Amino acid sequence: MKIRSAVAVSAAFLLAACGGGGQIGDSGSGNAAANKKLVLIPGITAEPFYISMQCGFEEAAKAAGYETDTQAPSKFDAAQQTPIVTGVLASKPAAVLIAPTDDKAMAGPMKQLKDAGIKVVEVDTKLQDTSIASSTISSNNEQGGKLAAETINKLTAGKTGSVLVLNTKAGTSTTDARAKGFEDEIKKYPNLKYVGQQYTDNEAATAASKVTATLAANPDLIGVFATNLNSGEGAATGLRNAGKTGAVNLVGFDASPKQVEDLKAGFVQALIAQDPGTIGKQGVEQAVAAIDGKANKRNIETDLVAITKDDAEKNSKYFYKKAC
Ligand code: T6T
Repeated sequence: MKIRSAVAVSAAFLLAACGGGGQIGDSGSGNAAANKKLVLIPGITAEPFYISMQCGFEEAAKAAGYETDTQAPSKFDAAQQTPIVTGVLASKPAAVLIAPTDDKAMAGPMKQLKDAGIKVVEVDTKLQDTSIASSTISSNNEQGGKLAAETINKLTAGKTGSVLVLNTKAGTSTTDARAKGFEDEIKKYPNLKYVGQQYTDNEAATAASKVTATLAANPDLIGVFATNLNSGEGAATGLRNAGKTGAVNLVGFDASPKQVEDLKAGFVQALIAQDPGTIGKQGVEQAVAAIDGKANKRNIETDLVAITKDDAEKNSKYFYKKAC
């Protein structure tokens, strides 16, 4: 799959790398095809990345003749996602598409699904243990982090200064990979002094305060990479509050309505958008293949695109939804 860059400052950024609820009928263990229920367990509820994923999931499931149910925790937290998995386990769907909120802590609950004969497909995030899911559909997050570093380098145009990464929670496979890709790439630009990563706990308010504190400690800050939606929204607020909009180049992962609004207003300089609708759709295809006893593609990469204010409209298909 591809990573496309639409950042106007450089075409050279191009990187080739690529609901409803309901009780589930007990189909019994030996008759998976008769069980027409798919469940999506996102990382957090009411968040445009996962809403867009749910839209793709529901559309594809309907086309394949499956019923759907989506159940999400109110916080991006393994302690909240675990009881959801346990409840879904008891309802015996044919397959579960899940975005594990922790790459180790969710292994136990997800293994219980597998052991009960329920097919498990990872969407977006993944476990360190690769033996549980039959397929993982995700952006190439490490490449996305690299793209963010390249983008900050282009935007800062040779100036000297400090650069910060705002990560979410340790153990989130996607954002950890983005931070790693960024760290590896930023080393190539000696004028950009990497001051390390700060964790936001996936809270926009924490992201805003971490930015303010980093500015106080590093007045030469010229770049921030926010590794996901809430971090990006919060970082934009922090920079505005500090009167540093534009002076500090902000590159954020994701493309929520608020992030897009901030991009168009000049509060954010670039967004790296994912394709969550396709992640949901491909997740269904892999789940149905597993249910039907067909071979799975173990890893599927979906598109990433870097977007600036100048090419926002042209890339509007990548903007995330608040509703299907
Ligand atoms: O960035 C996405 C997702 O890819 C990541 O795993 C967690 O955060 C988001 O859902 C955005 O909030």
